[in-house]
Amino acid sequence: MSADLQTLKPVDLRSVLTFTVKLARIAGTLILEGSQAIQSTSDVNEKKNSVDLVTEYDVAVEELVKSEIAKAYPSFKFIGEESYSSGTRNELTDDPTFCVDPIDGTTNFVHGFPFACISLGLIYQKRPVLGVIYNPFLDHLYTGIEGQGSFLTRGNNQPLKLPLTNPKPLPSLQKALLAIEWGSDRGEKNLISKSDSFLRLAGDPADGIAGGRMAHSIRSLGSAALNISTVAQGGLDLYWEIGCWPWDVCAGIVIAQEAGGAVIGSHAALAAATSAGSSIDPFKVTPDVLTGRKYLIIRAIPDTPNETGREAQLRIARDFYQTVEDVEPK
Ligand code: LIP
Repeated sequence: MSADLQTLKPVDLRSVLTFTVKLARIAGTLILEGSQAIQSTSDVNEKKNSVDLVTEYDVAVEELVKSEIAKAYPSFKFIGEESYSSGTRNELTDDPTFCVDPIDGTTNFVHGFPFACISLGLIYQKRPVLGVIYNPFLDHLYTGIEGQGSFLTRGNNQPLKLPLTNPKPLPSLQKALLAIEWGSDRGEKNLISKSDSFLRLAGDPADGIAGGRMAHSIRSLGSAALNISTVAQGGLDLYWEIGCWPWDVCAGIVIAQEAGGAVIGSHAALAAATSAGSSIDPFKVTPDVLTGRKYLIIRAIPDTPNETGREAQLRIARDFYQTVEDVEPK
């Protein structure tokens, strides 16, 4: 593929995917080496507070990835978590732009909890079009290209199309396995709002929790990218987070959408798209949704005689947003 391509066609994206998968696997080796080393040192730095962690490996992996991308695709732009943290703020343009979290799940990485990954998304004309998420601890590789499906490759096995099994109907939140995250903002306003939301998601309405949905259970994998991938594969019904960033979700958005998942922004975005007479597509990931730091991802749901899968996803999204509170991320 020409590095100066003005238009990216599906066939070009396949070649970008081949490159990106190779890069993810090289980065994965570095992440594993780092994990061994970090267990025996206390070399962990803090960003905005003592739970917002960064290690020399986050920085090294991002540097490696950035320089390999610059060699292979010199005209592509780059947005990376660690570059952003150290002050490089690239605007979103129509140009092909890699959006990268070198280690998503840094806290897991530091603690040796084997759910950390590299997340490499490609944005083109301001929408995510390609995603690669690689968890080197489990050797799980998730890939997706807009219009070409998404896949999970475990070890050296053949890629499996996502979702892994035919999706089942989702009658209500009560039947759901949900993923949420505490995030790194531990201030009173954010945390009380989040814990009130979690209380209503889990709580028994017949035993004192007003508005409780008593969902089957709640999980936190500690990595936005892996939460989204697990929704795409069908292992979680839904994932919600306020406060993460485009590099946490960009690759996952493509993987989830290609698996029939719905990616929805904030309470306000859903309300605007579903209000009477609205012409907004509630399933479209606009730049505002991509950068909005509020994400709700719902797995594929099949059509039934009573409602389409899309209607079911909207029903679940509406009920979810009636249950949880909106809060502004720091
Ligand atoms: C993390 C996310 C996680 C979220 C954290 C943080 P990092 O990314 O994936 O789900 O709760 O706030 O954003 O910092 O490990 O790359």
